[in-house]
Amino acid sequence: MRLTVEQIIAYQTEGYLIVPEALSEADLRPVIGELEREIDERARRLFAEGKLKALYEEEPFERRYAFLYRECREIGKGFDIQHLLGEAMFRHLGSEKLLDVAECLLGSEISCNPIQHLRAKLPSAYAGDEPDYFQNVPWHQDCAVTTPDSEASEIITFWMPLVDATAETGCMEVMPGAFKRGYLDHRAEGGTMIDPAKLPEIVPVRAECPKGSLVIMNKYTPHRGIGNRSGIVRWSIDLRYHKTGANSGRSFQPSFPVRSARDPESVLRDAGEWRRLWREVSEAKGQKLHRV
Ligand SMILES: O=C(O)CCC(=O)C(=O)O
Ligand SMILES: [Fe+2]
Repeated sequence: MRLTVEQIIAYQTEGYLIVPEALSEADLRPVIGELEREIDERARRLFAEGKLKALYEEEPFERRYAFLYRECREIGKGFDIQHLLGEAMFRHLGSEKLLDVAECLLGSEISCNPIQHLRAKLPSAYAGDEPDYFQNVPWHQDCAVTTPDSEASEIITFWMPLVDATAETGCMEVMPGAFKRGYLDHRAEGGTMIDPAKLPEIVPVRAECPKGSLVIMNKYTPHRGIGNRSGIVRWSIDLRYHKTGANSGRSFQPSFPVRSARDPESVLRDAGEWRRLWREVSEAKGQKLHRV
């Protein structure tokens, strides 16, 4: 799918764009299958260790993790892209459909940015004493989790839910047009958040996004994730892309070319190499990831 000129202009003036039906069920199936297998393996291990009373095998992807998590938090330990390093997830990062969209905004030399997350937003009734910002991601700009030497880089967020993201399951809210104000001061308490005194007085848009659709955001667009009042897990993946050669804002973590018209050979197609790059940096502890 290519973006229309109208969509590109909307993105460039509002700082965000919802792209309907960018991915099909079949496109998301390998990633979801990989997560289901991971959840199953973890559940069986924790069950064998006596940390779970049941496996909840009959529960679907949308619910199983919540039941398991309620009984044993350990199920969620390291449950993120850079720790799981799954083959299907690696293929998803370089998905032709995502890159066709990214190319409309970034051109044909595209790298995958290392700031990427898998999020299991639990039904609030299951989250227990989890800090609030874990479930309700506060107002922030994604540039706040990059190093300031990447100020000149265009780093575009591609947020995609693996279930329908609605006001009930916990979609995002974004502030249209606010990216034009550039970086707003953030503070670290309660999760990286825009200093409340600096928060623009702009009426936010509720970015409801069905499964298969995308929310694309400029790195200066203020946004937040609202709570999950539903009975299912609001699974989502957020990825970022930048122009190959631009500062990624995380130079100490692996960026790699996912599309190149100039040098197609440079595209990383080997999941093993991707894993090696991540394992190498995972050992380097103590890096400051956020600006505040
Ligand atoms: O998923 C959410 O609720 C917030 C996600 C977010 O802030 C992001 O993807 O940049
Ligand atoms: Fe964000």
